[in-house]
Amino acid sequence: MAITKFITSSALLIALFLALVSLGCSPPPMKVIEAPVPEPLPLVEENTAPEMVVEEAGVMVESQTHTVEIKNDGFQPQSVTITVGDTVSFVNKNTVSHWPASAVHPTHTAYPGSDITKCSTSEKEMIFDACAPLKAEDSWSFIFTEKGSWKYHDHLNPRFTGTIIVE
Ligand SMILES: [Cu+2]
Repeated sequence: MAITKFITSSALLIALFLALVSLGCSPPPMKVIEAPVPEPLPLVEENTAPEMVVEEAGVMVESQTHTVEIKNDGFQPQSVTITVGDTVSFVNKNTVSHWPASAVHPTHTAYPGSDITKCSTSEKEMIFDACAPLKAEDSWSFIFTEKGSWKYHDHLNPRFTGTIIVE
C-alpha cells in the first residue's frame, strides 16, 4: 500500500514538473499551480502599447513647423534656424509658380540624399526638393533630419536663394 501511494504521488509530481517545464515557468511549483495558463497574453499587450505611446509623444512634443514665404522678391525670411526634426513649410505667396529645392541648381544634391533625378521615384518624399512647381497659395513641407547649413533655391528662378540652418 505504502509503495503504491509513493508511486502515485511521485507520478503526480513528475507530471506536474513536466507540465511546468513545458510551460517554461521557473518559479516554485506551489505558486505556479495557482497561476492559470493564459496569463502571458495580457503581458504581451502591455509591452507593446507603451512603446507606441512613447514614440508618438516624442514626435509630437519636440518638432516645430517654421514657415518660409515665397514672394515676388524671393524667400522670406532668407535664413531660418531650426532644430533637427523640425518641419519647414514653404508657402507660395506670389502669383507665379515657385519650386523650392536643395542647392545646387540644377542637380539639387547638396542636402544628403537629395537629387533631382529622384523626383520621378518613390524616394521623392524623402528629399529636400518640392519636385514640382508650387502654384499661388500652394505649400510644400519638408522635415530636416540632417544637421548643417543647407542652401536652397527656386528651381524655376535660381537667383532666389535661402538657407536652412539645422542645429
Ligand atoms: Cu534647381
